[in-house]
Amino acid sequence: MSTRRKFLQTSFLGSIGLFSGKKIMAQSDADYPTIKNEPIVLSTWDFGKAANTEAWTILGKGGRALDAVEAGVKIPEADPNNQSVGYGGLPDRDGHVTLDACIMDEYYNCGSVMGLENIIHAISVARLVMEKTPHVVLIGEGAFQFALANGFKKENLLTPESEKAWKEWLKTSKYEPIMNIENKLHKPASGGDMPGGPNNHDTIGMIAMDASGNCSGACTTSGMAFKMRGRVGDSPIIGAGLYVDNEVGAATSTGVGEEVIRIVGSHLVVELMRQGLEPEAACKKAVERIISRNPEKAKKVQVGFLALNKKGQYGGYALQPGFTFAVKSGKEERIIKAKSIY
Ligand code: SD4
Repeated sequence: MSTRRKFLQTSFLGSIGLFSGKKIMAQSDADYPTIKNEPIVLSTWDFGKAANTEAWTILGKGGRALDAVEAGVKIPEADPNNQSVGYGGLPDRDGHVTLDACIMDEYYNCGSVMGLENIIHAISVARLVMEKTPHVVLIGEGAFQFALANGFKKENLLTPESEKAWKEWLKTSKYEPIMNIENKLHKPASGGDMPGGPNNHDTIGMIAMDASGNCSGACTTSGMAFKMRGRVGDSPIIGAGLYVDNEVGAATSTGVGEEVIRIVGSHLVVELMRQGLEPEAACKKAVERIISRNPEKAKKVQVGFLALNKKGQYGGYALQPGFTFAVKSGKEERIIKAKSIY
């Protein structure tokens, strides 16, 4: 077929999709690319290992990356001991646990929820926003009602431990994000015990490539502990906390979301990979961009990026030491300590 004919055909099909308001989807399994690749999954932080194991139950059998990342991040979402994601997450300063999550597939479809309350699996609600609505983002009460209408159960997400940590925090009420730095944790400048324990400042971002060579990603969090009511971080913002471009690969972030949003971090990492940088180098460049924008602030906060390209190469980089990520493929399963600037 001539290139021109192909072009006309593609643009015609493209415009049907556009005018019918339909999302770009594979027509049938036959349209699904059949490049044989090695599946691989990566997640932020040590607890990503358990999430990867779950994702692998799908990826290892040749399943779709999108299904794998959703299933994977549901593990920390349901874990009451993880105080930074889903059930048991630390609340905002008014005592409400509010969840942020987003998901993106290989066709540039994406869905997100922000400030969702009383629903454990924010990621599954984000996926339904992607698949069942003409929108990309639903927030707060609207997201909650949408979840209920789709069969999700209303649940109290504030565990006694997280409530205790919040009450402890209320004694000083100082909002000072605490960084994960190696085994030492930076205590609040105001002194005292760190509220919320060592996981005060984590989020799960998961990116994967399946046996068909397609990438997807998911990111879910309860956000920064004791944030202002209504505050939204990078995690549910497509391009900031997560970005997938199936021509290039995928990236996700963790850390102080405000710094990531400013540079649209995950999209930046993917674009740097498109320009030819390998994943670790792309993550490093994005971290350097944060420093160049505000060197003084960058010394005091943690941000980590994690990236995967279509060749199955991966890497991470952080501002501060202490950022870890978990990888699982047919060849390896381990937790890696990312390099950092400081
Ligand atoms: C946020 N990026 O809400 C999230 C929190 C996080 O490590 O990842 N902490 O800004």
